[in-house]
Amino acid sequence: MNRITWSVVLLLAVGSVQSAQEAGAQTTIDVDAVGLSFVPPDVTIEVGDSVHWTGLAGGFHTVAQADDAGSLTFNGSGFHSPAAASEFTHTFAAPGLYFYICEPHAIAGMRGTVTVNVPVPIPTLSAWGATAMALMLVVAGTTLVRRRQRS
Ligand SMILES: [Cu+2]
Repeated sequence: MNRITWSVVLLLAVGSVQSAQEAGAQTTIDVDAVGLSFVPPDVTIEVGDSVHWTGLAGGFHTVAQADDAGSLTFNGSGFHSPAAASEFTHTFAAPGLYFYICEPHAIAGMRGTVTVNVPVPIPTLSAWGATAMALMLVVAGTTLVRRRQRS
């Protein structure tokens, strides 16, 4: 097998290794307002996942995005639970670290974070790639055997 044929086989194998993400794998994490705390206070999800806050008790607690860990006020543009809500769900479409507070109780430390990660692609080998890999192994094996027979 000459160099060009090897290159074609190798390209077939490499070219058919595809990255795939699990489709429709969005999940929802629950966070409960308990006393003057969010439980759990810090959650980590992937892009496209949602956080579902409960226990907001008709607006006694709120969920309001804040600019940083020390902020005591809503940042004015992020996610915010509706008035008088007892629960609230927000889907995170972009990666990042999100801070949020309960506005009435931020001063008492009622706050949390949502870390949104980019899902790691899982490489998969297509049928063409697997065939090309198998072909390469067979050719390599045959070449080795022939070389040994000659010497
Ligand atoms: Cu609160």
